[in-house]
Amino acid sequence: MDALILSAKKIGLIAGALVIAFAAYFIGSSVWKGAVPTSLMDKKSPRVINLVTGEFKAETKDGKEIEAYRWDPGTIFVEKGEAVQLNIFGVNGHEHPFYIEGTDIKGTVKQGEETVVDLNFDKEGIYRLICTTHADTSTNGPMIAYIVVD
Ligand SMILES: [Cu+2]
Repeated sequence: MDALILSAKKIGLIAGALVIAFAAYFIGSSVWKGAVPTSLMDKKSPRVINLVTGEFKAETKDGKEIEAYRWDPGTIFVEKGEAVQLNIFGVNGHEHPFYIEGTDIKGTVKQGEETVVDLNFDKEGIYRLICTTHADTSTNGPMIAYIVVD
């Protein structure tokens, strides 16, 4: 019968273990909600789209180095009236000042930093996200992404 008699110390240990187990369960269940398709997520919070700045580099047959900076992904799709948050992380390139054609949105993406841009288009169309430093091939571009609103 000795085994069934629990000392105060043992009861304390068991209670402590239970508290930790329950805490882990509740914290875990509030953090991990499983995979949810983005289309089913809360309509009130903006849909987050992640972009990075990248770079293509090559050497031509005559030894000339050519390169192009890019937004990646280069095309994104949003709905008319949809609240979207672009999170653009600067990987390649020191700085990318940009604007979005047809809007007054502008900013700068810096290497190692994330730039957040809120979008909500009320008109359909294809809007270009243009880096003013690398706008065409003569300036190591074209660093243009296409935002398709429909
Ligand atoms: Cu750029």
